[in-house]
Amino acid sequence: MPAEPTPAKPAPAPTALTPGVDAPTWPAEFAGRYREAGYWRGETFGGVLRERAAAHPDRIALVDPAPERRVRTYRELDEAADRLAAGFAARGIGRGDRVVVQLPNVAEFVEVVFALFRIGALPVFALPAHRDTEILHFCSFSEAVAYVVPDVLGGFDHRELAARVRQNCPGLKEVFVVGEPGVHTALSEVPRDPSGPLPGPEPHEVAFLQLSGGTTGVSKLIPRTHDDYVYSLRGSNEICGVDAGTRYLVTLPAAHNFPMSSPGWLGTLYAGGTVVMCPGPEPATAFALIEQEGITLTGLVPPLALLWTEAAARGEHDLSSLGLVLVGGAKYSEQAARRLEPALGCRLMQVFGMAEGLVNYTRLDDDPETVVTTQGLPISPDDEIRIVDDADQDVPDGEFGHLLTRGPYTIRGYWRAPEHNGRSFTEDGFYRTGDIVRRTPSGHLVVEGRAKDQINRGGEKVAPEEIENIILAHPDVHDVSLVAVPDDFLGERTLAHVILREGAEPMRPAAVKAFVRARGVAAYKIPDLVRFVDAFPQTGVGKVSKKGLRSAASAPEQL
Ligand code: AMP
Ligand code: DBH
Repeated sequence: MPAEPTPAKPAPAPTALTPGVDAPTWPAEFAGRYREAGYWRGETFGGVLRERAAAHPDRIALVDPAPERRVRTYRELDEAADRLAAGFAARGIGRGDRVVVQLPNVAEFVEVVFALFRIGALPVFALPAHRDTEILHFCSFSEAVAYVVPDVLGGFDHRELAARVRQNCPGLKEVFVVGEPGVHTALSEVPRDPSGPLPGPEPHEVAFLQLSGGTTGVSKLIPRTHDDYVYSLRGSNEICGVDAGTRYLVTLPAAHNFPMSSPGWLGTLYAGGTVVMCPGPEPATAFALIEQEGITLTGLVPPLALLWTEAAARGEHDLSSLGLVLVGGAKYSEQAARRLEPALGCRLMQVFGMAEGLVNYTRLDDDPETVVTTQGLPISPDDEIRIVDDADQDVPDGEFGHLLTRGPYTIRGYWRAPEHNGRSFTEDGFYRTGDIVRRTPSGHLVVEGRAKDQINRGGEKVAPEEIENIILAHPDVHDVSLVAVPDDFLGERTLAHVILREGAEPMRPAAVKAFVRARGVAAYKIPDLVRFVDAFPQTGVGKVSKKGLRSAASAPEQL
């Protein structure tokens, strides 16, 4: 009798880690090309830390200066990640699970993230400024199983926020607190018995979810793989000269893509250098640390670069260790850029990047004019750049157009957002950045503006629709439109034009701001200015003309 055919082994269930399952990924021919070119080398973050710890166990990886100075060598960081990974695994966090991490610039941030990498769980990087609305969205949309918070930060109790979020998000099983836990679990109480080696993730899998600045309401989640992100670190390190002697100050929030990867704290750890956590970006705090810790490199958004330039002129601190400062996240004015090098006594590099991928840097051997007037060149020779008109046709060389890009570290789609992906990516996989740029003959990009509906408040991005929807929930509000107005310090500030319902009592601007604050959003999204109007300017087809609102708003007597 013929033997029973053995039933085909069922294919392993795809997980959220598997590229192509929860978001589009690179077609095989591109992935093959990027591997052949040596961009994707099959490294994982967990593996990189393991290798560095083996190669130079006693070198200092991490310094957390406050409240008392704590130091971790590479071996200590590696072991801490292993122990915490075992503890997280014992609490039920597994491969592919999502964990929302909302921590300030402290050593635990790095330990938690590497522990999750070791398990193959995906950190979702929230910013310390995020509040109920954003965190609830990240937790429920990512189906997170855990959320990591500080106890109290800047007077705000994150444990209470976590309790509210838990009530509304049944899938959230654990809240870990750095500090006093309240009703939750202290991170320090997570059992840390080293277990056997965890299976860990594959290099082509998604390592974490970054946040987009957002244009339509809430932030989209950006799936970055080990392979693609590690390549962006390696490329950034080479361009910025990061090596084992680098001492990087994490001045901006560590969760943001810029201080994480351009070259950031992850790039610095990749190179075997030292990462110093800065508890606050103001010159008084940061300058003292630059002096004490011999900082060689950091990254700033333009408003901070302005503050630092002014403060350095007072000459109260020895900043001579500083070799290079990166400025990016929003347009840095040429006038401000010219003042930075003489004031800080170090080199300037402009960086124009995005959490979706593409990062451009001016180069160390660029002439000084290029450094102050352009936003740099892409990292990779395989970063494809197209500059197109409204009909997606290439514009002539040197003219403005929409920047589209595709390459070895630019995503092919957001996480679980097929409809949005249809708008944000071309059919052949170019990401529509929403930025308006032109290219100089040397290939440097100059950011001229943006087409996307987003306000860039000194590097902090605000999606007007998100805030408009909140204000619209006010019973006395008939309609609202949020626009950018120019600002000397931030570049742009937000102005809400509000039309009240007929018969509504007059309202004060402060009441609108308080209403937005009470809904629980990051403070940087609360409108800077509020103006009550009877109608919005309209376009030819009767749509609200944001351009009209902006130019009306620039008339100073009306502000
Ligand atoms: P995000 O969505 O938060 O990752 O922000 C990325 C966006 O920030 C880019 O698409 C640009 O609009 C803006 N951006 C970043 N760096 C610069 C820069 N150096 N100059 C002008 N805009 C920038
Ligand atoms: O603004 C950004 O998102 C940004 C700026 C500079 C970024 O993601 C980066 C460098 O990597």
